[in-house]
Amino acid sequence: MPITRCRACGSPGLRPFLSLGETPLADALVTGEALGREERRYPLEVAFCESCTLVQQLHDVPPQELFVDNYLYFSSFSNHVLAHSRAHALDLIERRRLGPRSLVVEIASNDGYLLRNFVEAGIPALGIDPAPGQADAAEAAGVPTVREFFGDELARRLVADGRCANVIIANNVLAHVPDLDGFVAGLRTLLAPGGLITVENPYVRDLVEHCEFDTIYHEHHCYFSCTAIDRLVRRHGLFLNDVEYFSDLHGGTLRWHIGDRPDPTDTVWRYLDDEARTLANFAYYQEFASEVETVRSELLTLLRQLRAEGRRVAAYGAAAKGSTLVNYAGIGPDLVEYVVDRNVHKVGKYMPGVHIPIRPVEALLEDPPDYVLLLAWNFKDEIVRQQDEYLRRGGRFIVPIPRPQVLELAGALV
Ligand code: DWN
Repeated sequence: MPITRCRACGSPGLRPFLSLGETPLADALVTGEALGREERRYPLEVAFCESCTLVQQLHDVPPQELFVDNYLYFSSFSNHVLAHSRAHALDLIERRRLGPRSLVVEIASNDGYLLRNFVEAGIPALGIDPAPGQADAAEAAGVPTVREFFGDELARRLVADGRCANVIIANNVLAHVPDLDGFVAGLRTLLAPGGLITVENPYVRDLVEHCEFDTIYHEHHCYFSCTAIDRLVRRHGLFLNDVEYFSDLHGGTLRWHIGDRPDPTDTVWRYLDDEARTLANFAYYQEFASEVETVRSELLTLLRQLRAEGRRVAAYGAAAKGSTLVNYAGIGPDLVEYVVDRNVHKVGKYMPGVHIPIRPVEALLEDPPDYVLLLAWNFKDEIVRQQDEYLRRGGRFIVPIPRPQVLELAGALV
């Protein structure tokens, strides 16, 4: 379904700047019995909105296909994400003086990775997530979960049911929402007067400046800046009041603090002023496509050279971003023999499109490759620390972006 108008402001002034071809859905891992079947591919192309600066996909895939039919992403497979989320919850409990009469709602609550911290503290929490496997896991962790996509209609039902939220958390979901206006209107409806909304999302600046093109996949309809968020929420009587930055999360993440009255910190003005001179202009994106092509070319050269030398290469992280990378670069089992992943729901399946088999992490020691390509490069430190034995035995890691590089780690991180 091609998009001709901006998803946020409705302007027709969309300017394409990168196409990654037609690719399979990044999280649509392939089972053994489905290997022979044709996989649906969709155009992967992004554009800049001249009117509100939002970077966005030019084609839509039905959300049902993306997040309900066998969605395999579980947030709790990263210790770093769990620690980051716990710190956020404890900070909110203290700053917002939350207690037994409060209500915290998380949209896209996944497996309860974050809300479990509020439940443990005796603070009423409600998750919203349509993915059945994740909702089952959340409820097993004591997190009640509404199994629906969020929007204004659901928000109105919750409020009619007496459930106004003192805090609404929406991490790594806004980018996944085709109907931005309906979603943000829902935030406004659900928020109790004087309440706080915190929204986390990878920062489009890091995507461009660290060439994180592999974070472009069909689940991610939009790629946000503070400018785009500010303009989006203002249309719904909400205001961007603070910004936090986390360089070590998903390749660079912003946490936006949003409220029902304007009270911006200096940090907000600093971001908006800086963006006005940089990423709020189309020129900022014009070199990106050639950068991406260079990364593809250098990575293929490196992998082909290692194969020519008789070296074995595997990969770590059957990540959605990994799917974009291997499909855009045409990296198959001839160059990368297998991918390992801790997520048991992914093991035994194959990467979409290129059909690289996914094996348990233990394969790195049982069937050791000479090199491991970090498809989940955003967890480099966590993974390298975890794989110190593989390193000790002489194994080596390759990071694909911002430029392909063999990590010199002997003793460095372990
Ligand atoms: O927006 C999204 C981002 C935040 O996360 C989601 N729509 C989808 C997902 O994207 P992704 O799949 O690229 O995310 P990750 O979290 O970078 O994927 C990491 C993969 O690596 C997961 O399959 C889990 C796995 N993993 C592992 O095997 N061992 C992760 C860690 C930290 C590990 O130690």
